[in-house]
Amino acid sequence: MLVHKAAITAHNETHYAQHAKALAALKDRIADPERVIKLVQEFQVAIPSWALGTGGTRFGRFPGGGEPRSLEEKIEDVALLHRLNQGSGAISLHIPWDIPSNPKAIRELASSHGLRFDAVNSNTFQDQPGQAHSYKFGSLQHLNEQVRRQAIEHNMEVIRHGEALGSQALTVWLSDGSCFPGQLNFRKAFQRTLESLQEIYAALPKDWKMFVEYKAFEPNFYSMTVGDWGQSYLYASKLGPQAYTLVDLGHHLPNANIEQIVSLLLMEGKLAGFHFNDSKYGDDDLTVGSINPYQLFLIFNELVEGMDARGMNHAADLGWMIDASHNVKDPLEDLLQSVEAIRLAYAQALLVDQAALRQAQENNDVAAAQEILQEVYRTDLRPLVAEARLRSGGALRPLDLFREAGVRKALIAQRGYHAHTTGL
Ligand code: RM4
Ligand code: MN
Ligand code: MN
Repeated sequence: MLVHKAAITAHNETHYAQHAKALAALKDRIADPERVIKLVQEFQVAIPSWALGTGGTRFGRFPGGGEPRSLEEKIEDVALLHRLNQGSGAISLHIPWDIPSNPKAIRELASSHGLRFDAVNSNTFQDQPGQAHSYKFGSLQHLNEQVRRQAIEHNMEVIRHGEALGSQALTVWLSDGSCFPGQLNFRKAFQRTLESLQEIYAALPKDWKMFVEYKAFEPNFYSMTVGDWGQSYLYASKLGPQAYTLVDLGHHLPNANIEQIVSLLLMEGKLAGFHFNDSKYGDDDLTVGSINPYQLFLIFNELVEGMDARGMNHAADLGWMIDASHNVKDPLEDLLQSVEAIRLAYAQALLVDQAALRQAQENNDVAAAQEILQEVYRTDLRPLVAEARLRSGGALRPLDLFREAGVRKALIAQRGYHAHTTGL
């Protein structure tokens, strides 16, 4: 481990006085800070195994070195994040990018670092070397029965890998769709996809969930067969009680009201959880909270209100995952920033005065409603989130410590500059 516990203690001692002052001032201003600290401590976000290296675009890739070369090294990277922030206690794997050669050993390694496995992801959007049939014209929607069979069997294999690791959900994201008008019969494509999903659903262990992820466009540019939350919801409700709709924040058309989508999916008991990221234009996969932190807060406001209305456990009842790609930042720094942004938005939402908001809504007091939301949003809650980290044994300032400890330099020395991880 590149950052020892002693280094965290020393770091925290340096920053403690300043932190304690900021925390005390904040505690004076807000209701029940202890509750928020405790809930934030419990709130863990899964790190995507495919985002531990440098991402890229179709134009180029500019790696920064020291990327994890194996699943073991990916787990070490997530363990490092978790040690620093005590908020990244899970990892989400993508198959076949991360097939564990020795599942028992991988499971033990993860749990020795306090990590569990969140949803496993299947991949029928790329052709793998030696694969019998191509996914060029889709996978679960394909006209050819043999292609569909191959894709169905791949999903079943992903479930088996997940079972060996203690995962309890399968995320299916399909790139299926069409690039040009007339290419596809929408209804028949939907029906073939549904039938394929039904076979996969039938193979789900009883305590598993299926997450059906939607995306508006890319790589297909005219239609996507699971293109929006309505379509995902249709599949999920036809599939049955173990199927849910997964929201990836970057998968909407511009300006979509994601918080409203979240509220209604929760109302129907059909929200799977999230792939967090941020975007300005499309599926930009940027650091969570880097472009539109207010939207993130509004989403969490609906989440907290909606989960409480259904008596749900905030930390455990939905899947909380990041799905990002880092083109210019150090991937680990980017992920530290993302987890911080998520926990901050969660803390803010916990402090919304729901009773006052309800009253404002009932009185059509629009100005008051805005004041209530922005009162919390504009309060700097970072000391609360830092306190949650501190109490769990993490660092007061994870990103600073990551830099002070020279983690990236050490990773490059260990793994080499040209180490290249699997993923996007
Ligand atoms: C997709 C989608 C999926 C992710 C792949 C790598 O755009 O967001 O969730 O598994 O990218
Ligand atoms: Mn995603
Ligand atoms: Mn995406």
